[in-house]
Amino acid sequence: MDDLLALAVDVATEAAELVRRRRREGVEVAATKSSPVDVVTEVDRASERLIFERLMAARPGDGFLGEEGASAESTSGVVWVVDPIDGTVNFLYGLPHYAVSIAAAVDGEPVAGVVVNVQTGECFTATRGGGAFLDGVPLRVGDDGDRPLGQRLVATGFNYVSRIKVLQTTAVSALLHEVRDIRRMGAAALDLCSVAAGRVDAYVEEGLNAWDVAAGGLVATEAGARLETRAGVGGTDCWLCAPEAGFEAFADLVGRAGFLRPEGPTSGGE
Ligand code: LIP
Repeated sequence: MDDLLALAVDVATEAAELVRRRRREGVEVAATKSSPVDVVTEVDRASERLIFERLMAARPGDGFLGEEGASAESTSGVVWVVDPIDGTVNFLYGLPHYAVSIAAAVDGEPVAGVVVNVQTGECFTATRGGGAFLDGVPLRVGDDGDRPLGQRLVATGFNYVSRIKVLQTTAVSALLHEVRDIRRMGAAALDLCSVAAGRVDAYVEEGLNAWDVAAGGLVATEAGARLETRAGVGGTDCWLCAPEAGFEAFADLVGRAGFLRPEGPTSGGE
């Protein structure tokens, strides 16, 4: 796993440099995906191409699952799960909060992961059973995870599909009264790393894809947080992440606020 992580860090660092340089050169929307506001830029595609070429050259038998469509079957048992720019809308607007996210998964479970914040250069890493780190310094969620709900800072996000976004908006407005405050930062991978770093107390969002959560989720769980999916009110998986201590209280609040479909839990995690 350490070899997988070392390779992922090298490639993510190189991709982050490409994204930083291209940001300076100016960015345009290349196409839209699930809705008119779900955009992709030529830089998302260039970052994914670079990551795909580097990883496949280094480990030809590995599989690949990339947000922008790059893919490869695995004969080695390892599959790379990649978000070439997580936080694309922030990237498009020049809001300095987006990341390159690369995870190596075995049997669908992340075993090594890196999230590089492109503008700050912060590098979050984790290996399964090996802990989580920020720039090489160990990360551990605060043990005051069970602080009163009213004192918790919660990160969340909204789907590109307006039908789901409307449901999320209603749930967030109900949640807002019950917690310290909300943060909508725009990049799920960095939201999960923020839980790991104690920069927020919890995170909830429906409708994320594997590439949004693979690496950041491993950083969060290796830092001591719990990451689970429950049936979302919009009909897709709703992701919940919070320190173990206090997780159930947070999940209960998320349910009462309307983020979840009454039927209850689906498959756990990735
Ligand atoms: C984004 C996620 C964010 C979510 C957005 C989008 P992208 O990923 O990081 O949390 O709210 O809807 O899914 O599209 O920038 O890779």
